Amino acid sequence: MSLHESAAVGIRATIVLPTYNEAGNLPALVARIAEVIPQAEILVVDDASPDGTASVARGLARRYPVRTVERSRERGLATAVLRGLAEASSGVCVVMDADLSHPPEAIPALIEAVRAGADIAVGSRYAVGGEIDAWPRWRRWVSLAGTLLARPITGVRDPMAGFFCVRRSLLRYEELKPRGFKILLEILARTRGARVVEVPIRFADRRTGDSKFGSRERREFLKQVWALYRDLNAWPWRLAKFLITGGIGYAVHMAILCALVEGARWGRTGSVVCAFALSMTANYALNRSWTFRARRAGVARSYAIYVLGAAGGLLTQLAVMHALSGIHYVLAASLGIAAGTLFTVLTSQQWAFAKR
Ligand SMILES: Nc1nc2c(ncn2[C@@H]2O[C@H](COP(=O)(O)OP(=O)(O)OP(=O)(O)O)[C@@H](O)[C@H]2O)c(=O)[nH]1
Ligand SMILES: [Mg+2]
Repeated sequence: MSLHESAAVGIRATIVLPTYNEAGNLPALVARIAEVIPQAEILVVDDASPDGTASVARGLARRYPVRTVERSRERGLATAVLRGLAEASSGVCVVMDADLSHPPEAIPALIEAVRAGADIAVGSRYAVGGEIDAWPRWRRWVSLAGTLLARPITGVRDPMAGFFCVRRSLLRYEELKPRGFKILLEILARTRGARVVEVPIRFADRRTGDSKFGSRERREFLKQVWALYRDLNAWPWRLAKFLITGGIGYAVHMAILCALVEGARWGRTGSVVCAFALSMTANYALNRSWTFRARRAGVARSYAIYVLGAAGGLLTQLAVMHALSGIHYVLAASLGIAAGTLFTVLTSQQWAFAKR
């Protein structure tokens, strides 16, 4: 059975097309969509494009099931997509770019995947069998870098895709913080646990019209990734907090040490042991509540494991320094500290503060 004959052709769906200056691409795209899935509603969301995209869309409505939403005051791809999803008349929606980058012929496969039980089906360039047509090497690298930055947020291979099918009931609009271009990433991040499948597609570069993905959008993407790291407590943010906590621990240790040696006139050994115990306990409390958000972890157990992890970290550090005794001691010590920190982070995360 070919894709065109598949059951997806018979079901109601809305195809959301965000547009900004796509007058040259829209007629060909709408014709191709209507050929593949004739009964689908095609919803164009245009932000007052100066090239008259909206009037082109209204003209197409005479021949095709096209509806146009015009936004006069708002701009932005992510919010345009959400507006389209909110206004769609079907429970299953496909979102795609209007520049002919995404093949309409893949729409039935995406809808089929959602019909078969997925919450989201991604038209994926990076799934096995996916392809990108004629991108220069630098664009591949930029795309790869973005995808790697998104890795701590989602395991989906192509979370930056603009081509996806979503079951509308999955969306909680008040939880989404749309910004910039990458609305799929936002949806994936806020609906963890959703069933996601990736359908390989062949991505073609736009032939006419200009790209709107510029330096502003790149900056927005970086801000979005950072906000998601923080909201989801993803590992780069956890690691940053662990290191900050370590720095605070160092300051606490030194303050107590000085107070005991200078103020209370304690001996050095007793002062170091006391400063170490107190600063480690302060770090434990901070890591439990802030770094790992593990306020529910039992105190006695998690504290004991944390102390063991810290001791293991120290031993790891010494072992690495010993093993690297041939290189300069500062470098050996730095690598040792890195390995010891990693050991402590991992035992804290996997064991002391593990979410059960
Ligand atoms: N409604 C609306 N659509 C937008 C806006 N910005 C971009 N789009 C549309 O979103 C889709 C993707 O934009 P593109 O400029 O193709 O961005 P891109 O695919 O990341 O970049 P290229 O690969 O260079 O084309 C296209 O259909 C655009 O017309 C916007 O501010 N509002
Ligand atoms: Mg494009």
